[in-house]
This record gives sequence, C-alpha cells and structure tokens, in this order.
Amino acid sequence: MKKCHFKNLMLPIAILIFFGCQQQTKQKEETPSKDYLNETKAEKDNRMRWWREAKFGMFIHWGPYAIPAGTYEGKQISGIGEWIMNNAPVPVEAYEDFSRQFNPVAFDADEWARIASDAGMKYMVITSKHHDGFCLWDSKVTNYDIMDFTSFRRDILRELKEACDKYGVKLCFYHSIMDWHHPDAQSAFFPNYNDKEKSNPNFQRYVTDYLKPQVEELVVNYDPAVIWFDGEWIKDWTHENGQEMYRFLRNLNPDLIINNRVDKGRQGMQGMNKDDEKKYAGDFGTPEQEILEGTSDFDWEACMTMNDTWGYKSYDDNWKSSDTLIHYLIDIVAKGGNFLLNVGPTAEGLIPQPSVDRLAEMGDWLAINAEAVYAAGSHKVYKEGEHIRYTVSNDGKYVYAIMLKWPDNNSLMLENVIPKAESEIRLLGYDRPLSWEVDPEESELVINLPKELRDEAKRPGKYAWSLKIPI
Ligand code: H79
Repeated sequence: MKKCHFKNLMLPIAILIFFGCQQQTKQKEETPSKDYLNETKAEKDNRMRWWREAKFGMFIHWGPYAIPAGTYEGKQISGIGEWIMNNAPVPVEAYEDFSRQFNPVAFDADEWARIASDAGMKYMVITSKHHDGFCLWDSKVTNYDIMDFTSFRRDILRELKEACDKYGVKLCFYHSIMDWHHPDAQSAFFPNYNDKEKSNPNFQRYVTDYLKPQVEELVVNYDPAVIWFDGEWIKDWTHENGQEMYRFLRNLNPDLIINNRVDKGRQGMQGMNKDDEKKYAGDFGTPEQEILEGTSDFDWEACMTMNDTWGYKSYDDNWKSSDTLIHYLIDIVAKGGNFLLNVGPTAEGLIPQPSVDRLAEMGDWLAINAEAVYAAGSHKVYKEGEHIRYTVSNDGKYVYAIMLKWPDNNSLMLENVIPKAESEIRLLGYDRPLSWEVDPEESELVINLPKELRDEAKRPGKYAWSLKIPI
C-alpha cells in the first residue's frame, strides 16, 4: 500500500522539479549582473535620495581602544584614541588582552539610537571593524569578535539594528580595509606583528578569504544603508580591488551606498576624488575634519569629531561648542553636503556626557529649523557675508536665509534673494509674519525683525535663526 501511494506521487514531483529548475534558469538569464560602475544619473539620483535628504548622521567609533582610552603603560599616547595600537605601539598579543576584556555592560542600543534620533540624525555609521581588526558582530571567518573573544557575547550590531529600526534611523557600517591584527594584512602598514616568521603575509589572500566575506556577512545579515570604507590608502589595496569590491557589494544589494574610500580616488584629508582620467568607484567624497570651501557636483559628507579623537580618550576635553557644531551643520548643508558627527563611547558603553549635551542642543535647534535643513538643497549662492547661509526647498518655492548671528540693529539686508510680491516672510519658530521691503535702487531686501526679539530669551532657539522667503 505504502509503495503504491508513493508511486502515484512520483510523476507530479518530477514535473514540479522540472519546471522549478526551468524557472530558476530563466530568472538567471533575465537578470544579468548590472554594470554598477556606470549607472545613469537618474539611477544614482534615485539611490542617493534618502541620503541627500538625511543631512545629519552619527559616527560611532567603538572598540577595545576605549579600554586604554589614550593611556598605555602609564603614558598618555598622543594622537587619536583608536590609533593607540599603532601609536604606542601595543604589540598584537597585548592588544588582544584589551579585546578580551571588552565588556561594555552599560551598553544600551536603544539609548544610542534615541540620542541620535533626538539630535535629528537620520543615520548612524558604526565601526563594524576599525584598523585594530576587532569585530563588533559574530563574524563567521574569525574568532576575533565580540561573540567569540569576550565574555560580553552580545551581538552589538544586531542590537543596534533593532534599535535603529525602531527609531527610523538608518544603520550603516564603517569597515576598515587596513587590518593590524590579521596575519595576512601585516605587510600593509603595521610593522608590529610578532609572529612574522610563521606567517607569510599575503594581502590579496586577506582580501579574498577575509575582507570580502566579512563585508558580505554585514550586507546580507544586517542590511546596512551605507558601507563606509577606510584605510584604503595603504599601497597593498589597489584600484582593481576597489572596483571589484564596489561591484561585489552593489550586486548583493543594488541600493547600497558606498563611500569613495572603497577605491583609490581620495586626495588626502580633503576627501574628494582626484581629477584624473581614471574613473573611481564610490558614491560620495569624504572630507575628514574639514568642510569643503564651496559646493561640489560630487556628493560629499564631512566627518568630524566633537573633541580631538574618534575613539574614546579619557582626558580629551577639547570639546567644540554647540554653537560651533550647529554653525558647521548649517555651513555644510548650505554647500550641499552631509555632516557625520562622531561620538566615542566609553569601554562601559556610554556616550560621554559632553557629547550627549551637544547632541541635545543640536536636536533642539533642528526641531525649530528642520525645514531649512532637511529636503533642502544648495542655493545658487550659498553664502552672503560671514553670517548668512542660504538653502532652498526641494520644490524651489522657498529660500531659507539662515542667520548665524542676530543682526546688530535688528534688521537684515540681503542682496541675493528677492521675495515673491506680497508674500509673507517668516522666521521659523515665530508665529507672526515679518515686515519687509525691497529697496528699489539697490534691489536689496530689507527684513525688519520684531522688536521684542531684541531680547535674546524671546527668540526661537539659540545659535542660529532661519528666515523662510517665498520666491
Ligand atoms: O576612523 C577615523 C580615523 O581613525 C581614520 N579616519 C577617521 C574617520 C584615520 N585614519 N588615518 N587617519 C585618520 C589619519 C591618517 C592620515 C594619513 Fe593619509 C594616512 C596620512 C597619510 C596616510 C590620508 C591618506 C591622508 C593622506 C593619505
């Protein structure tokens, strides 16, 4: 009986398998791998839309370097905190001891995502792996990660993914190409590997067997919105490596955005691509600790620290003021860029209080001035004098003149914008329209600010104020 039943099923199963296979081959034939390095402007515009409107993101440098926090063997080590392994230098085995101790019991992914979201940040870029090689997720190709090498054993990236989804913040990963821990990457830069005799460094083997599978894990398992490479300037990493990595990742996720440090185009810390005949892979330029002089046709994002280090240093108190940070954000947005502002959490897992305070003030400012920043583009004139920056709404109907300083005589003259006749000019966060006139001779716009706002305490917010001008 049993046999008989089975026999009756054989034919339908065979038919199903046959057509199933047909279907698969068909699909494969119909979707040849696209040439991602040569997409059209429309395709790129479409892919970059959320990123261009996001404007403001949180950079997070976090790893075992937060334990020494800038001090090794009783000595304060100069330079940026996450470079301590190279700068001290700390031998690989001794550094592994820090990694083993990494136990951030106060880490709360929800809290980090909430801080970012309250600050008005739309994305978060965290170091899945920095130059020290330590990984913040359960990588299948190494034990040098948070799950296998520490007693903490929590997948930090997984927890952040869930928290970011909850707050509508896009999770992205910084991933270092240079690796001071991997035996095959030792020829690259770091002359510190103690076991050189046993190993025969082979950087291209590291790329194929380690780096690529790692980034693949990240893209497939965590669906990051951006992969932000760094450490691409070592000579072992080639233009071909960059192109190949870019294609590989866009094939895994066609919507993925990848910074220009995937390839060899970047010129120093200014971060934009070289102007030569080579076509470099990468979607945006990456000025580091600086802001472009003006606008650019190539997308860009300025990354910056709030003090003088990316990874936590216990004694770095050189904090930029909220005033400065808000003015940087405005200047960057007026020039068409994004601002990726860094925090370096402690070894316990806390974002330092001075960073939290500044982010809260930026969030307060953005709550009032959001429309002058998000979904706003760069105006043909992005700046007037030292204290005015312009943005323009994406529908082209409004120009925003953002005042970095309250005008001394309570009235403002603008040369670069003429309002639509009979329109209402408004100050964001203030409920009544402002009086204005255009000086017919000079064709200058004069805006009279309400008298009561001579009193600082009555102004909508601190540090900068946005005028919304219909055009
Ligand atoms: O992750 C943070 C830093 O640890 C990392 N990038 C930020 C986002 C960083 N790596 N290196 N540096 C910062 C400074 C290194 C600068 C140099 Fe160069 C590398 C000088 C010479 C080689 C960059 C590339 C400037 C010229 C070529």
